[in-house]
Amino acid sequence: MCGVYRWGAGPRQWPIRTTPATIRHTSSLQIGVHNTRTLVTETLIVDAASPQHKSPAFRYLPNALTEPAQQALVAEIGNILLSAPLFRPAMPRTGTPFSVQMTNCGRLGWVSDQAGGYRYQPTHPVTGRPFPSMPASLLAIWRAHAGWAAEPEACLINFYSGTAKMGSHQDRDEADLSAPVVSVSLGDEAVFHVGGTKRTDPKARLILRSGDILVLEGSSRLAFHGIDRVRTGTSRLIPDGGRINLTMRRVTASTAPTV
Ligand SMILES: O=C(O)CCC(=O)C(=O)O
Repeated sequence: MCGVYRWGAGPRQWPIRTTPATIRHTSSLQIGVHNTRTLVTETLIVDAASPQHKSPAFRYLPNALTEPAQQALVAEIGNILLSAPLFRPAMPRTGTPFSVQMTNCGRLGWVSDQAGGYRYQPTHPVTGRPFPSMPASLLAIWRAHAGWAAEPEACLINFYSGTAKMGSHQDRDEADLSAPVVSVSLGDEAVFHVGGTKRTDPKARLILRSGDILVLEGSSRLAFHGIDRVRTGTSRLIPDGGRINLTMRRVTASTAPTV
């Protein structure tokens, strides 16, 4: 198939680094990062005395993917975009377009529009074709980091360019809310925020960089989170710039929770 996405062809082998860095928001709101990579230059940690803080624990694996692995993944995404082009979702009810463009791979994909709202469906909302299958490289990342035996059914591909951002939200359109969400960052850096299970809970902020993996699981699975902004021009991974975020999810209930 010919197309516009010529993002290079990196190796198909995926050298995945497995050493995790865990950030836990303890009740005293100290953050521990078991890795040399910095948590944040812009960390905004809430008032440690705040009794309202819900202290989500999530797994942050900075620099989890090597540069060749990142390049190969961008090439894979380019192939996916040839048959499942980026579309711009819209908010339920208001129809306001998202600033982020999206597409999916996997058996199901997440979509949103004014008429149907947030949902998963097996077909691309513009082409009507089934979403392309999830590349083996992504499944390998899930197997290495999800801690969940059942395979992901959907991978949402977010593309941020210019001033695109993502408002604070919970991932709760899945029937199985116990399975983790595994998120991969590629390209430009982004300021990510994560709070508790109430929108008004205090939030921590960290910089997500290319090759970082974040796992929302356990008490953080339903944490409000989002992207405040992308730091344009901070990475050369994507030829025309921008940021790709991949989130792998279970959608239907899974019977085999742990590996
Ligand atoms: O871009 C990101 O890192 C976050 C994406 C996200 O929150 C989502 O897809 O639900």
